[in-house]
Amino acid sequence: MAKPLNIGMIGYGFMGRAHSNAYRKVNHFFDLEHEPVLKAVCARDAAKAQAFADKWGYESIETDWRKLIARPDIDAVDICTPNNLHRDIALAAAAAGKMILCEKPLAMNVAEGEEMTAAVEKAGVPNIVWYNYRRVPAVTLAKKLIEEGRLGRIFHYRAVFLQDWTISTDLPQGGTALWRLDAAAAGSGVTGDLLAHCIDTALWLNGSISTVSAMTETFIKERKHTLTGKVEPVKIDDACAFLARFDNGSLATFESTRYARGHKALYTFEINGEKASIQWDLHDLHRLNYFDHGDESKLRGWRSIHVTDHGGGHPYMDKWWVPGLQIGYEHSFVHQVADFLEGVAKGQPVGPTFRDALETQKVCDAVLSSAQSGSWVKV
Ligand code: SOE
Repeated sequence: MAKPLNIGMIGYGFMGRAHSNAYRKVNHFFDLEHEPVLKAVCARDAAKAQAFADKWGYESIETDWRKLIARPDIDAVDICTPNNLHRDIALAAAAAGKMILCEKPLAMNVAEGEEMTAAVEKAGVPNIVWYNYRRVPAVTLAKKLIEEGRLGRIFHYRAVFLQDWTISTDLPQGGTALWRLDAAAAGSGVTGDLLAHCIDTALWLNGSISTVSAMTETFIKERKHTLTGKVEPVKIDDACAFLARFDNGSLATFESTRYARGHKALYTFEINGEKASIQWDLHDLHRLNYFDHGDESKLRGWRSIHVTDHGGGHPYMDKWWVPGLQIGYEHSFVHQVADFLEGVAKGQPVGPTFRDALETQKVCDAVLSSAQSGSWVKV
């Protein structure tokens, strides 16, 4: 019988659903010492919190996150709020000795991220940030291939994350989901929301970034604000592109926008090494494309690995269906919960920890500062 681990979730949007789904599924597929129990969900609007609780099976609701954190029956706090609340909630949860699972990006900026990291480390509480794409099996396989030295010296890293959902000038800033357009709630635009994913994956796969040179643009300069009802300046970055140098000597380009008409969530990366290259695409997330220069020349070419095999080669897949049958986006969250719980059982940290996510935050801040100054910035 698994030991219960009581979850208190704060926020109930898109990520609240993704996390709740993961908590509910994880013990059906993974053998774990602990089992998440959906103890309480917290939102300011009691009716909405109750509707969410009913749908997902939370035992109770709170409308004040401080009360949720104070509850002795909560073991872990899951922060699914807009970014401007991450800091206060994380500091309070750490002080109360709760485990913390925090949505990305870690914080509004590096200063907040440093405070939060210091707080969880001082409290000694297990902590993790939901950079979920690391745990798409094809991405985890990429990490394995790199660690095995199959790519050799790395020359290039290339990543894009393209969307098109903010092109309309009628879209307001603020409110459900649209808080992402409000700098006061989000901190930044595509840099913290989308490039942060690309940066997390890149730091994990290719090591530290030393310097960046960036440009950003805000295409729609004013939008109605849902809180004030007035048309106000838009202060987030709608698009951002940057060049980077990694500590290992490789060169990188990163690009993200919410104005790439036709692209809904096109996250891709490619890594070119001396011996081999790899390529991944979120729209075809179960495949890892791999080119090995060591192949016999008449057979040499890009191979498309369908990452569904069992037997230790393809990460996580032996926990799901039979080889050949694939899983999807939501499973990356299930994997994250499984790994986190395994870490809790072993008393070991599991990445991306707050400290790992702080490194991503440092790159994001350097990118925004470079875009402002127009010069190269050291991370
Ligand atoms: C934005 O549209 C968004 O939902 C991000 O907030 C998520 O982190 C990303 O995974 C998908 O796009």
